[in-house]
Amino acid sequence: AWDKIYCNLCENILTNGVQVANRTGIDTIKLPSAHFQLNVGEEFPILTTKQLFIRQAVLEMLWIYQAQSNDVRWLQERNVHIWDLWQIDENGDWRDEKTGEVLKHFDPKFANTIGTAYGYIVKRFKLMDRLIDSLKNNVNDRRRVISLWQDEYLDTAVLPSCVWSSEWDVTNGTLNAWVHQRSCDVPLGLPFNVTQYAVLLKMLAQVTGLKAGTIDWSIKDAHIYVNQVDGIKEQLERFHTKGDLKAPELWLNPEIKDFYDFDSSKDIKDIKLIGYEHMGKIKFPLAQ
Ligand code: UFP
Repeated sequence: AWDKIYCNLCENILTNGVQVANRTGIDTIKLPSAHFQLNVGEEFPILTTKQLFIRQAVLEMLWIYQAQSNDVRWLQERNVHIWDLWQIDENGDWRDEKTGEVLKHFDPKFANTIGTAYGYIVKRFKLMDRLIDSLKNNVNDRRRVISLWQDEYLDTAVLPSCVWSSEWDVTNGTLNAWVHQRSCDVPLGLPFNVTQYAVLLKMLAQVTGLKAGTIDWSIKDAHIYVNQVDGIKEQLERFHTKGDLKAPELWLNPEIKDFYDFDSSKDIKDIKLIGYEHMGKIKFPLAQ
């Protein structure tokens, strides 16, 4: 189901999207909004029309919500390099990858980090502890909003959080999430982001004794960079000729009852994907 929703969104962008300029210098084709719902309890959402690197996706999610870190070296120690382009250097500079030009200067105390975004915000406002406490002790709570968008901290962030809000609902013993993304790189960001939140939902369900339910995903600015169009066309061709493959199972070590006990070493031994069949890699360029 996820491949179908995803490919429909890509097709919709290519057909009805508008080409626009943006901060990166590489134009995108964009739609102002998109929304879909996935039932994570029924089927684990991971694309099969291209290979998704689950180890990297899960480690990035654990970096944000479990380690609550903004330090890019935490990822690099685990051989994850997806944040290297946004790492503040020893002098406090964030530089253009190609020209070396200083794009923004930060306080050198933020060296080696991405500044005050993502994990920094989670830790600063104890967002995970509060969420888990509410899920365990106040099941009917309607105020479970995780907001990574904190106005005072935007200027000192290299990249203000893209997936910036999530709300966590419990209905009939089932945990559901509503996730919102302000800006969405559909070829590279979205497949990662959706799978990450599905893993997070399953982890939270396990440690709070709830069943895993649905994720509603809402997007403002769903885009494909113009240099990613060929890759997306290839993926759409795969979908139209072969359909999608059977979704794999996500295995979580059933002995883990505390969110912070899931292994976050390089090989994330408590979180595994079983039976992941896919149609192989598609390489997409990343806009800094
Ligand atoms: N982006 C995502 N998901 C993420 C992430 C970044 O799609 O988790 F960190 C993309 C969206 C956009 C760019 O293409 O990164 C951020 O640029 P801007 O801040 O200008 O929206």
